Amino acid sequence: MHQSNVVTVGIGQCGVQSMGRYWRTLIREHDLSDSGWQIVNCEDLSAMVHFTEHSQNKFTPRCLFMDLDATTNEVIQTSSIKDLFGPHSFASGQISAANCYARGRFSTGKMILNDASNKYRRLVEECDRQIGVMKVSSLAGGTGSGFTNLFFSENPIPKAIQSTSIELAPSAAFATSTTAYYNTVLQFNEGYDSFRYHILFDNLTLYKRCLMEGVSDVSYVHLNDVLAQVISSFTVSMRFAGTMDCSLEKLATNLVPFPAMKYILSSTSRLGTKMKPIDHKISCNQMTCQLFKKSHRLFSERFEEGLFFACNLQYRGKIAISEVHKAINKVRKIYSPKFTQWCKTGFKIANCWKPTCLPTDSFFQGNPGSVVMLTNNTVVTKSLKTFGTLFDKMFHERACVYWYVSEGLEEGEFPDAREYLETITQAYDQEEKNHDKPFE
Ligand SMILES: Nc1nc2c(ncn2[C@@H]2O[C@H](COP(=O)(O)OP(=O)(O)OP(=O)(O)O)[C@@H](O)[C@H]2O)c(=O)[nH]1
Ligand SMILES: [Mg+2]
Repeated sequence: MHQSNVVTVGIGQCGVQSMGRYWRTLIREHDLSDSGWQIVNCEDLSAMVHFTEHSQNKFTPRCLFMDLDATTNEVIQTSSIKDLFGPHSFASGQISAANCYARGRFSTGKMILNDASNKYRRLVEECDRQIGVMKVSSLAGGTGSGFTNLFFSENPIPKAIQSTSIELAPSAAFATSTTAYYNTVLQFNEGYDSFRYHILFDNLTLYKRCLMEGVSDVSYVHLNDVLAQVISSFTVSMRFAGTMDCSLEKLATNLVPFPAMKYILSSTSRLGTKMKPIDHKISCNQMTCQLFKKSHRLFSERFEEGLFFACNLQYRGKIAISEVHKAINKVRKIYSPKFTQWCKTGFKIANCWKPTCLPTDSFFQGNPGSVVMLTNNTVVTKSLKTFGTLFDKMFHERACVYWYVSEGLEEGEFPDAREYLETITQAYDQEEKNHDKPFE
């Protein structure tokens, strides 16, 4: 039997570091040692979605870490999981894109393009039956924005293959550069067609989430462990057999009703930390209700202020379907989520027996039962409008524009990119307006 395969790429510091935590999570879930040896000898094919079995019982992640600044990759290459990866898993440059989209897209990015493309094609060729590409990066970084667009313009993902982009959006209170909003808006514009859907997170919300879970000195490792939990939850159904599965294709069909409205938000039930564990058996009702609480979402905007197109609920652990339906009825009563007039069913449900596993050194503890929600909600436009306003303020003064122009970007691309952002925002706004009209 051929198992479906997914190729995963991490781009720039954020992409590489968060993918590093994801692979640490996956080796726990698939009972592999730090160097990829199978600990429990079994016929289980679940690991083949993300790993290649290069020699008997030795599994190598089907992944590529790309960064224009070599230091991020070097941290993984010298860490305790260094032997998990092969030499073809890394493409590193000499100098970063210095927070400038144009450097990643037109100048320094080109220095690693050939090497990265060759390694990527090799991964694709090794697949038995490739069904997806999953990419993680920040929108704010020069590499995460500019190099991502360069790379996928050279290596477009065929339409038959599901393309998922996981993106760290900038949040002003957590910004590490002044050009974050230029990079984000430019990335959206040129990369609009590269991925079927984009799952958005922001660090400020992830940070608040870590505090709520009882983490005191929050670091990127903590934020990345939260990300890794969510990513592993929406890939778990593809990896382990379950009564109600959900593949990347099903996610796309259910969550993206129109091609332009493809920005997905998420929330999760409590993760539990070693400092603040979940000390009782959490019921399906409780965990489902948590998804709709402000403190449990993983993107800044409040879902209840927008209109839901659809919600995908991925449960993990032993959960009865009757319990899930009861829980959803309860959510409808308590939180009254507003759905579009043309889709009243709203919820896509998946369940997989495999509970959450965490890296051995993680601060989080996990829980036998958990649920992650991915949702398409018009409230995303609030953030898109903020990106636009902050972009406009800088561009009005032409601040920093010369850096972009000197690296090869035409100044006209700034207003073009801004216009594209406006188009997405208007599409979502139109749906909200339609909702207020009587339905024929
Ligand atoms: N969650 C999370 N965010 C990160 C991490 N590293 C960086 N960031 C965020 O990502 C944004 C900056 O992007 P980076 O990924 O550092 O930039 P890059 O893609 O390497 O691009 P350049 O360094 O400009 O070439 C900032 O908002 C950071 O807070 C990480 O490991 N986890
Ligand atoms: Mg960097």
